[in-house]
Amino acid sequence: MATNKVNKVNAPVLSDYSITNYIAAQNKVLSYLEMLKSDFKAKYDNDIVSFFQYRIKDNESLINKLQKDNLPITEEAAMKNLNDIVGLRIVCPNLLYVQIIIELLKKSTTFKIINEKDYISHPKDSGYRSYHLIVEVPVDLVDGLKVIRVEIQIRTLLMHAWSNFEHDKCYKKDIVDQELHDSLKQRSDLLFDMDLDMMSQLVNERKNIDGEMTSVNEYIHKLIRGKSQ
Ligand code: 0O2
Repeated sequence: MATNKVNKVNAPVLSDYSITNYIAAQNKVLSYLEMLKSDFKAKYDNDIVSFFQYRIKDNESLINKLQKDNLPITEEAAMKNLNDIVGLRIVCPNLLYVQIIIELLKKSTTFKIINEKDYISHPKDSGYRSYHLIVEVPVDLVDGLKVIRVEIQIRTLLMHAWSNFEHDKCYKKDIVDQELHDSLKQRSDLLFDMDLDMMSQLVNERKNIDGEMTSVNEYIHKLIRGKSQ
């Protein structure tokens, strides 16, 4: 039987040692994110993050991705070409906090951003919305400094719920149910309207407190600089 799917008993693409290095990079980013979350909470008494998710890409997904990109199934090809062997997701309660987190990540000295995809302002054809960053994380290892790429996805709770459902029902499916696809796309826009409404509400609440506040960006910058110190 001809199949493109990978046999689950395939030899591991990554050595145990490489996986340990990827876990080290994952932990470094995660501990930075945890620190940001608790610092924000301490300063503003608000949860900027609802939850984090993270994973090291499993062997089957690694092989599928290498095959999809017409690359050899080798550790070298995976390490050189795949940016999402380590993937972390930041799910925020609302769009305002998504924007604040992105601003904070852009200022981070823990890693260097090398690629940015704004699927929030420019959603995918499916209706998928999230903000994606590829970052380079320096990790101090016994043999010296190694720079490891990590993918970070940032989204709201509503985007996350939509994405999980769409991932399950449509994403990577060989046969597309056009009606479901169209309806999901429409609902992604409706959910985004709700995210925008909630953000305006939050900003207006602040406006009443702050008086002269003129734009969301200004609010975010005030907030990040710690106006209420
Ligand atoms: P999985 O199963 O989630 O791990 P690249 O990674 O750059 O080679 P691409 O497609 O250019 O490939 O990257 P992109 O667009 O930044 O997407 C990377 C990840 O975003 C995907 O990982 C998904 O997690 C998510 N994603 C992208 N498009 C969609 C979509 O239409 N629907 C849903 N639900 N998620 C999406 P993987 O490895 O493709 O899949």
